[in-house]
Amino acid sequence: MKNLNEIEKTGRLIIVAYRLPFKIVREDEHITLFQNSGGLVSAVLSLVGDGGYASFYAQDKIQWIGYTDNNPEELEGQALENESFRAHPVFIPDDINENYYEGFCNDLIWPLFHYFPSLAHFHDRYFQAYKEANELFFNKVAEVIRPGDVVWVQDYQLMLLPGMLRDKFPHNKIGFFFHIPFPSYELFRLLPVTWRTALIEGIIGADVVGFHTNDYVEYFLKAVRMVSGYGNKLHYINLSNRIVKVDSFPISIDFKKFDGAYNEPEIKEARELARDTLKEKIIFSVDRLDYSKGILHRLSGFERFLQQHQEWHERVVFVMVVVPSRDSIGQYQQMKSEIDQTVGRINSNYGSINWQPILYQYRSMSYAELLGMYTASDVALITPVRDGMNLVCKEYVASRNDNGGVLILSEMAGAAAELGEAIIINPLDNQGIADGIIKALEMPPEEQQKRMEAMRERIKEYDVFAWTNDFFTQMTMLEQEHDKLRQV
Ligand code: GDG
Repeated sequence: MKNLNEIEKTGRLIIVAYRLPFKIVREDEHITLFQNSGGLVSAVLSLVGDGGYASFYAQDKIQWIGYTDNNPEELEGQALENESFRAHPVFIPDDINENYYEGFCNDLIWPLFHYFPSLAHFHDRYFQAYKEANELFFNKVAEVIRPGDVVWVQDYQLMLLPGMLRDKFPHNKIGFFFHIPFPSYELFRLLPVTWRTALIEGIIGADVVGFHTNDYVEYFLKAVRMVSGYGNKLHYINLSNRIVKVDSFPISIDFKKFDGAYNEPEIKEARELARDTLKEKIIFSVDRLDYSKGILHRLSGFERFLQQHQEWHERVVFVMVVVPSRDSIGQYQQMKSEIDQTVGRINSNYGSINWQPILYQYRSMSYAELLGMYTASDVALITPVRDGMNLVCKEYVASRNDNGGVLILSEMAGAAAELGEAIIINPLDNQGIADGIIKALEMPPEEQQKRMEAMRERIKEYDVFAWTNDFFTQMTMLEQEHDKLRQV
């Protein structure tokens, strides 16, 4: 295997994602950039100055191509960059964006790939807009790209882009990472033939295609065989003129940051405030408002627990934070009002003058509040009915520098493949959730510690730096693997 010194560095790293890494605000003549704190931005930032294969590509500023809702005029002539990123905005007309992002992406692919086919809507105008929007991203890449640049395309909003890039720029390295579940073929085949073919052919324009788990890799390879007829040898798809590597790269978090937060004064204060205010044992959950998160099933599981365990009444509180999302859409409004009603019913049935079983908040939390709750709670109850990975559970574990706390985790989250020491439950099974809660509340501290230590060790080992490096090592080594495969 070549080492870094033997590889000629020829280009820059170009990230293409639906969103830019910062929000751009223009006031009078001034532009201010507010960097997002999301998982992808932290992951990409981990490339900078890390010293491995990944940072090798990030020696210059990272070029980031993404959509912005600013007007083109207000950004004209402005330098859109900070110390890490130079942004290249893509402007998508509202009518296209509505059918592309709200439509194809979030009204079709999101529900279908999270196993809610009945919520998926299939409209020709959606697919048409998806193609047009992917072309707008392509045009921007074409303006920016130079020979030797590596392009890393992100997620389900851009499945056609790697194929478009491969046709026009056959010599640039292209990676593609998929952040949501890739579904079993029985769901994928619900897409019209022309659409599914275009999506598969688009994705395999990349040299390396990454998913969170081996299951998603297997489902994808089956879709490639069924749709396009290309066979695979283990994780390699053999095309007539090149090879595509498909592999699992479970995304992770900055372990050190979350681990270190435990002793930061602001977090300590938030933790103490939570502990002093809430005298009971604390069960905590936080998710975006979405049907994939299993919020209503979670409430039913908690209700079952309350029915069956009178002895825990007034001794436990469930702090459930739901972060507002997409709540201008009817389906989400309806889910929100069902959640409101269910919480109201449970609290009125089981609460007393001194006790509310559920402390429900519909808002987002500051970082300090979030970490305060992660580190104060006795149990994290994370029960998505489907989730590509789920970073909240990894953050909970990493923040438990005290080795305390118990994680209850859905088997349907990608993270369950790595966090076997959690109490693993089926998110649709109320009794399973109720049993999981009682097991967590009664778990002896030594067992909590043993499980937590094992999970923490694993996340520490494979943190977000390892994730990006793993992906870029595969990108870098692919040519050598091509040679090896040709000899087989
Ligand atoms: C996609 C996939 C996959 C949430 N509420 C607050 C808050 N958060 C932060 C958490 C965590 C992130 O948002 C949510 O994590 P997800 O894993 O759900 O990430 P998404 O980007 O939404 O989802 C998912 C992920 O991509 C990565 O590949 O895991 O399966 O759907 O970091 O901490 N942060 C603050 N306040 C909140 O109220 N400060």
